[in-house]
Amino acid sequence: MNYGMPYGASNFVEKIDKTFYFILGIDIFFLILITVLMILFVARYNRKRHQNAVQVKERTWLEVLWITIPLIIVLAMFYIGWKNYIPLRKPPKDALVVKVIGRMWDWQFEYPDGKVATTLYVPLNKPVRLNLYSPDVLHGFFIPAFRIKEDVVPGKNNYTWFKATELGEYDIFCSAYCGMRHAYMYSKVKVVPTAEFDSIMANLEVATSSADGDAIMRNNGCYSCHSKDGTKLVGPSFKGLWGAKKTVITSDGKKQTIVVDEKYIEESILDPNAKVEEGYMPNVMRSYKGVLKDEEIKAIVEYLKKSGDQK
Ligand code: HEC
Ligand SMILES: [Cu+2]
Repeated sequence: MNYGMPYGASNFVEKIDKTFYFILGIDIFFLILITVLMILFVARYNRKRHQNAVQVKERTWLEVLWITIPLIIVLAMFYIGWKNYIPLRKPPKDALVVKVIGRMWDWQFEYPDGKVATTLYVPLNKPVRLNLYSPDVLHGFFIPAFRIKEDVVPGKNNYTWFKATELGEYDIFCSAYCGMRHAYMYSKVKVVPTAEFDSIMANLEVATSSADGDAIMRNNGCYSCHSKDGTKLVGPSFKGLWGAKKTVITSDGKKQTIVVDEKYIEESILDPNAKVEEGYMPNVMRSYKGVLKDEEIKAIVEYLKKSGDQK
């Protein structure tokens, strides 16, 4: 059933829509009841008609009534909400597992054999488990047509799942709007027949090798704060970084002049607050300790060194 909600195409549509309309129905009932009573009481008990306030004696039956009825209503809302929420947290064991990386500012999908895409392809009528991962800030993975929305939290292994029940193309959004560019994290989920899914998988490229520093930085959102062309963003530009002389403030507040080398770059990635370039804020860049592997940091250093040599 569709109930007039946005188009639905997953196993959760009926459960979520029922819950939503149950609660919305109660809301509308009380909105009307309270508004009508308010207007009625203003007309009936205004000062012109009732000059003197009267003490109203307690009425036990009325008090029992207005405690019991709302109690039953909120418990009913809790019950239907909880009952329909639990399946959302229980992906079947045989589900296809896709790793979802939400980062500034796009989505990336990694399939079991290392294939990557920026569009989420899924086979029809097959449960898909999405392991949600963020290398930078909080994101919200949201597919309205499937009625799933889950937080993507750095440092936490969150997940969600669904079974697509209709072929087609549906929107994927980021539901975190703390900062302007989450709205640009727009992608598509494409539900295709199983045979087509297999041929799409066969034609996808395998994830970029960890030897490419440029790709690693792109994939980890470094370029949302660091430009390559000299533009000053939130952080210093990488242009001409290698071998540059910089004035930095150490964590104990001392000024120091350094030359950018392998050690400085490594430290800047693992412990950004240890030395902060003058004119920039500490605590803006997070530590990538545990996020980037040693060889990835090496590849970044190599890339920055190479692009520094070229100038
Ligand atoms: C949220 C914004 C942000 C992100 C994302 C970010 N950085 Fe930074 N970065 C900064 C800021 C601000 C500074 C300057 C202050 C400091 O050193 O902490 C900085 C400093 C640096 C420096 C030292 C540069 C200099 O001129 O002193 C390096 C190297 C660096 N970042 C590398 C990286 C790499 C590699 C990544 C991705 C893995 C990354 N940053 C992601 C904001 C960011
Ligand atoms: Cu986001």
